[in-house]
Amino acid sequence: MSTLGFDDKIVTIERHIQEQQKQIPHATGTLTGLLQDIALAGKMIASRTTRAGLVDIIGATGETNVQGEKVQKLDIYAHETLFRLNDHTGRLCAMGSEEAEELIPIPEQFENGDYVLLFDPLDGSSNINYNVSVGTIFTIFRRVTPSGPGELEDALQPMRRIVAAGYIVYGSSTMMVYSCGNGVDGFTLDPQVGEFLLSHPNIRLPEKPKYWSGNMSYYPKWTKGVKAYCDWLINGCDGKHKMSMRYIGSMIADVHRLLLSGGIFFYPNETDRAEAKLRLLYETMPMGFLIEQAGGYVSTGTEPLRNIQPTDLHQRMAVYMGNRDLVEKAEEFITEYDGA
Ligand code: AHM
Ligand code: MG
Repeated sequence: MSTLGFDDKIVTIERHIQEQQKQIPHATGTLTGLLQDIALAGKMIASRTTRAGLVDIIGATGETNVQGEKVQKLDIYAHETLFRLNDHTGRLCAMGSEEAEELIPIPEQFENGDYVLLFDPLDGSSNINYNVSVGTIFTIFRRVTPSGPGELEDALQPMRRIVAAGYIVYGSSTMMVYSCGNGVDGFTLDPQVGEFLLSHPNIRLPEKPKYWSGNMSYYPKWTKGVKAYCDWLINGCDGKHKMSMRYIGSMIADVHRLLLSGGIFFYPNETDRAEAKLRLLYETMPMGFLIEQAGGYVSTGTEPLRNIQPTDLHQRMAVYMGNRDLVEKAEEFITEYDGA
């Protein structure tokens, strides 16, 4: 052990991103800069969320967002931080945010670039008042249109086309977890020095799953197949797995736990709602990308999520993500009982 008390070398997120990009032939450094700015946005948002109980910034603004939900002041701060750090860099041709109805153009005075950035600025924000972990989720696509301002088709791309995605979770510690398509790495913020340091290299879903996670209060509204699947989980998965149940109600925290503990997270369709709650582009695709990069599998309940072509920025869809055998079992029950 060194005199500093560390066995291994200390790797900052900046260095890690740079090293990773060096392995990509013809990389221009654009993605490197973009990821570094997202990490910076994470630090700025973290500094606010950790002060949320101290200053008068918690509580709703009184406005509702495009989904008809109450907007928290921190949602707006997080949205604006991400926008203002990224609007003038020449790296992006458009942005999309869970807090904005339409695709957000790059202001005319700035150049358009090769990438599109989509984000949920503060997922789980209804939990802020209860001191529960919340977080920022992001997705990066390479544009498909040739040049000029980005268009909707640049943002409406399937999960398999994600160039990079990740999240920053503001919990008892702040962590940034991301993937550029070659595994998942996690970094913990050292608040004293203001740096994200590599703490969880090459995250893989444990083969022995620990927790299943779904909002059981909706059980009466689930289809026969989902109910049967849930009963199967409760009854010990035919003796195959010994899992416990956990549900935070903040997707970012539930999926963060899933990545480290193994198991399944699901948010099904309900019989009295046309669509499930979670947003494809802002929530389930980026988190699903990480789960697959960590060795898991993600499904809509009837087909792989990676096959879905989004048709709307705010589209919502059922999701089942986690260890492959558990997700495939959900598909089996849904096919058998719901005739999907
Ligand atoms: P939000 O983006 O408005 O915070 O809503 C999404 C959140 C997810 O983080 C979480 O998984 C889900 O809503 C919880 O919903 P429910 O309370 O219906 O279980
Ligand atoms: Mg959200």
